[in-house]
Amino acid sequence: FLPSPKTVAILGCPFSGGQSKFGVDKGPIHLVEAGLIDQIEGLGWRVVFDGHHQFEDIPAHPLAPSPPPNGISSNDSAVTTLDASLAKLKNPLFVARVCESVADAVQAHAESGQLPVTLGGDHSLAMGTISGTLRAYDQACVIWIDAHADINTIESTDSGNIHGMPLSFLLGLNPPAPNPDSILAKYEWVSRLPSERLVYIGLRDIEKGEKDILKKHNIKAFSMHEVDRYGIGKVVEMALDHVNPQRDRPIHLSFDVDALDPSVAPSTGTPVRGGLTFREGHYICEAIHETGLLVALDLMEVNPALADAESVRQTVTVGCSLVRSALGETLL
Ligand code: Z70
Ligand code: MN
Ligand code: MN
Ligand code: MN
Repeated sequence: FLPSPKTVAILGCPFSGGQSKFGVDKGPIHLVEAGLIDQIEGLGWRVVFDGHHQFEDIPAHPLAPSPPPNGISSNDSAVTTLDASLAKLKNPLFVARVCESVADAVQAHAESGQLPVTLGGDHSLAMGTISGTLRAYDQACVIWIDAHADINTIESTDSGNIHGMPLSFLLGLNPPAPNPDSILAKYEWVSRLPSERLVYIGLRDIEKGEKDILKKHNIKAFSMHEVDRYGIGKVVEMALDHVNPQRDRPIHLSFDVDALDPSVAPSTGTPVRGGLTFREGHYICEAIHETGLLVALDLMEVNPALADAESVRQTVTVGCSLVRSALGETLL
C-alpha cells in the first residue's frame, strides 16, 4: 500500500465581477493553456483539474428591481448611512455568491488532502479561497502579496470595487447585517481571519482610509520601502515570524500578480510602478515552499485583455513560474 501522491487541485475561476475592467476572467484559461498543469506534474505532483468553474447559474444581476440595499426603508440616519455605503458596491450579491461557491470548492479539496491552487480572476475571490482554507485549517495564516491592501470597508471604499475589499470582510471590519434582507447578510458565510494572522508584502498603492485601517488594527505590512531597506530575504523571514512564529501554522499564500513590477507583469488591471522584481516575487514563493507549510495558493489579477500579445505572454509565463516556485521548483 502506497500513500497517495501529493496532489494539487487547480481551481480555474474566470470571474471579473469584483472590479470594472473586462478580461481578468480570461486569466485562468490563459494560464492553463500555457501548460501550467503539465508543469506542475513535472514537479512530481498529481494534478486534478475539473475544468474552469462555471458561474452562469449565479445571476449577475437580480431580475427583480432591487429593494433598498438594506432591505428596509427608514428615516433612521444610521440605516440611511449604511444604505448609502452599500449602494456604492458594485455587484455585491453576485460577488458574494460566487465567492461562497469558491469557498465550498477550496474547502472540499483541502479537506481531501489536496493543495488548492486558485487561478483568478479578480482578487475578490480570495474571500472565498481564504474562507475555504480556514474551514479546513482553523489555525491557518495568510501571506498577501500585492501592490494594494485590498482592505477597504463598505464605508471607506471610493471605487465600490469589491476586489479592493476582501480583507475587510475576512477580518470582520464591516458592520453586522441589520436584518436578513441586507446585502451584508449575504457575506455572513465569510470566515474570520484574526488580524495578527495576516501579513502583506509588496504594498505601494494604499488609500488614506486603508492606511488608517492598517494602523487601527495593527496589521503587519512590508511595503516596497521595507523590501528596499531589508532585502526580500529578511522581509520574508520577518513576515513569517509575525504570522507563524512557531512555524506550525498552515499557510495560505494569496499572490496578486500586480505586486510584481509592471515591467515584469504588465497584463493586469491596476499596474503600479516600483514593484517586486522577477526574482523577489519568485523568492517569496520559494521561501514559502521551503517552510513545508503551504496549504493553499491563489494567483490573481492576470488580465490577458489589457496589453499587447508579448506582454500577455510575459505575464502568463511569470504567473506559471510563480506557481511552480511555490510548489517546489528550485534553481539548483
Ligand atoms: C483601490 C480600490 C485594487 C487591485 C486595484 C484599488 C484596489 N484601493 N486591487 N487593483 N488588484 O478600488 O479599493
Ligand atoms: Mn473541484
Ligand atoms: Mn489584490
Ligand atoms: Mn493589487
